[in-house]
Amino acid sequence: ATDTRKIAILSVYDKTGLLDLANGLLKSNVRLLASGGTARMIRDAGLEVEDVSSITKAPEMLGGRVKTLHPAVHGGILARNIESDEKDLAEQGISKVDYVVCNLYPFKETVAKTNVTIPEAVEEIDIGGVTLLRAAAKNHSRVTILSDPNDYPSFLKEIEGGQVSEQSRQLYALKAFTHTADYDSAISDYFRKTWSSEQQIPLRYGANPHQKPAAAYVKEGKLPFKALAGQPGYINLLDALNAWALVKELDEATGLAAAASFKHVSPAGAAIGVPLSESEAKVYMVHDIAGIDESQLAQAYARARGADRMSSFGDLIALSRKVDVPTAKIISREVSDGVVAPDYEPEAFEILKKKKGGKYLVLQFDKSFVPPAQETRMVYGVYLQQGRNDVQIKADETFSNVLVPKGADKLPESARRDLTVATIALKYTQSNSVCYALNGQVIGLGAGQQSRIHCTRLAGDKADNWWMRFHERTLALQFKQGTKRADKSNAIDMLCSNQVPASGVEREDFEKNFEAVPTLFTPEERSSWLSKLSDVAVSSDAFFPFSDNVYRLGRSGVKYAAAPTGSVNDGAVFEAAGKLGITFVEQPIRLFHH
Ligand code: 93A
Repeated sequence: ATDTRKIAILSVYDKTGLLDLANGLLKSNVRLLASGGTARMIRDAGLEVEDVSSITKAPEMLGGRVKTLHPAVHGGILARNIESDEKDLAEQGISKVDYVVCNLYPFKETVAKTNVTIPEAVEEIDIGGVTLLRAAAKNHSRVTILSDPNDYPSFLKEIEGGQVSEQSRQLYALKAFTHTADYDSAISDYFRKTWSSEQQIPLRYGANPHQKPAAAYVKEGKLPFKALAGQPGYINLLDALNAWALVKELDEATGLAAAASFKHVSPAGAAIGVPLSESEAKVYMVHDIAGIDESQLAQAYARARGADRMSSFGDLIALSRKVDVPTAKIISREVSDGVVAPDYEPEAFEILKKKKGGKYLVLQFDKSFVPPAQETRMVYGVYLQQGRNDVQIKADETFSNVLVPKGADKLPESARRDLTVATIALKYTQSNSVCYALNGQVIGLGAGQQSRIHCTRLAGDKADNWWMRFHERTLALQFKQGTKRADKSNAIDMLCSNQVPASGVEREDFEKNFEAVPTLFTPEERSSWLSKLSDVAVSSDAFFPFSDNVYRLGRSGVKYAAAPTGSVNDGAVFEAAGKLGITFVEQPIRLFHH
């Protein structure tokens, strides 16, 4: 008589819950077929089970490499309830399989061990099990695939009631597909790490020294950058990837060489190659750099680095063009962590390579690299996915909708240029962000504040501080011979941001830097000088929710403001701009960045 029992194939590495499952299946009158070790365990428990070889008529071979790989198994799993499939099975004497129970060799656990050899890892690559899972999951309309021991009890309950519902089969199939996908990525991750320095590089650690291991990798193609010198850290790369994107975009938008100086994944400065005035060269401490007048790139970096020398201390630099000697010379005497650029003149590379005792990070970025349109990351175990922010800011088009004053002419070219710099900088700044720009460079950037007015104030205070550095008394400061550049910058910052105390040790420390002790600025001197700052352009990564922001802009020489609209207070915001004589243009795209 023909056997009409349903058939289950069992082949599990993790044998948790196996005996209860076998018991339950037998109670429901299911015929059990199992691979070597699985069958042994069931049999040893006194339960009835046949070896898979009883249907394949072939022994397990190659030391277990071939156990279940056979048409008798996979024909039985993959056959549909259609005439031609039934005919094929009948001709070959194959019975349909109804349930497949499988979980895979512990590849992940094996490669997680220290000192695992490649042959050891290779032996843990499951072939037959993946095939069982995939075949059964593919034919889920008829077959149930169990890949997780946690599902055994609810499965048994269902078959006691007669059959497994379509919804359960679908969810089990999804689990199986996910199980094989995860398994395959563990395998490719391991070999990428082992074999491909083009796709993966190890990092010393993550955001902090205890966050190990850490790596940077791509799954397709090559990493878009190479370390020509030094070894990147995790935050270096976060900075470099954002900074590179910023300068590439800024160069493309303006046609001028662009530079950015990044710290903690926001720009401290960003600029394009606009020639420097004498006082700018002095304030940015580059007046003695030979060849700077001929190098757009050096001018761009002088501006990016000069905007906020305090924030730029220890920066990661991005440069949009081949690095020349004047640019390398500026970098060589600043405290900096690394640089990313498309290429380096040999002499410039020699200069950079020597920094930090040979440990200075020099990255070369592939200019032609285009990142995928979708980006994914994981936060606290959850994947987040979004389309990349690939909108383009265009100097000619983006700032054409002038809202205040009504009927105003197109903005002057310099204003559009500065708004472009400010807006592209914001696109790569942790939000909220507000950016003040002038002369093709950032002069004040507020990043990562939860309140927009705090951003606007922070950026405005930075712009004020920047402008105080151009005061004739700041320009005339006489430092003692041998004062370090960073100490000079700190002292200038104390003076310009009104932080010097009237007396005490801190005051003494401040005064120690100078040949001639400077007179502090009185409030009147300060406001009189600040009133001379003008034509500043400001961009905001989202709308101004209240008019307080506009009033703050008005105190730092702002002439042009660009922001998205849509606040319930738009009316009040525009009115404030009108009263202060600020030209307000719509920047139609919200630019949050995290
Ligand atoms: O080496 S295999 O890829 N060759 C096979 O044909 C095969 N079939 C099932 N490994 C194979 N399996 C795996 O064996 C299963 O995925 C399961 O993890 C394991 C169960 O082996 P045993 O029943 O001998 O304990």
